[in-house]
Amino acid sequence: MKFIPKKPALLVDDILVVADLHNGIEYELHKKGVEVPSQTQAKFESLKEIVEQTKPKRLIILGDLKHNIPITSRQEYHEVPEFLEGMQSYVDEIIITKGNHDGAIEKLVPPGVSVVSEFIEKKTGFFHGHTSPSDEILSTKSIVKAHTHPSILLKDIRPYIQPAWVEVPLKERKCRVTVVPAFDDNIRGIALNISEPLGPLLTKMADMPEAEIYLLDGSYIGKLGELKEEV
Ligand SMILES: [Mn+2]
Repeated sequence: MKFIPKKPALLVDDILVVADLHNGIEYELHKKGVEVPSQTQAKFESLKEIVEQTKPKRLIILGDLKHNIPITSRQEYHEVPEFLEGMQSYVDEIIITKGNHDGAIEKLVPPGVSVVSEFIEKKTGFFHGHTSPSDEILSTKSIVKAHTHPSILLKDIRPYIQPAWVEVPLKERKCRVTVVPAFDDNIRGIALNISEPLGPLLTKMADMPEAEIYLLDGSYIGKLGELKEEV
């Protein structure tokens, strides 16, 4: 398992993993009166660059490829298929582990892209993380999940929130969980040293004070229990 330097992307053997792209979030911002041009193409280019650099055979999108629920915006009807078709030129297989924002995503995926609730390979389990983990995924050695958009509040000259990798053991099983930061830059999400994480696996089963926190540049900044005390 390898973090891609400075990117919210993870390589597990020949599988590249990214999460929480939230393509189409601009429509929600528009409804709130904030006009932001679509960032989908920029995210596509950024992911393409990582794919070209790491040459994975497969791509797992760990949920929340799209954003708007319960309705799918016109922007998403257009952009989600285009995004996936474009990516099919660079990888042999695309698997989406469905997130809570992926509503009717099955209607938007081109042939050859699979949509599943979880994916298990070689004792590693992948799922979005908004639901309770299945027994199958809990019996793996390592779980890769998303959903909480993990970040950390750093106190410098002025405080700022940075996306972060989280590696955390489960309390009652010999299993380590890796939490993938959101691919969308605008969603910094949950600063874990000042807020509680999202999803049953992290809130109920993980030993969060023992969680090890890394920034995207790979620097290890400590255990969450210690980082909480500093804030
Ligand atoms: Mn989610």
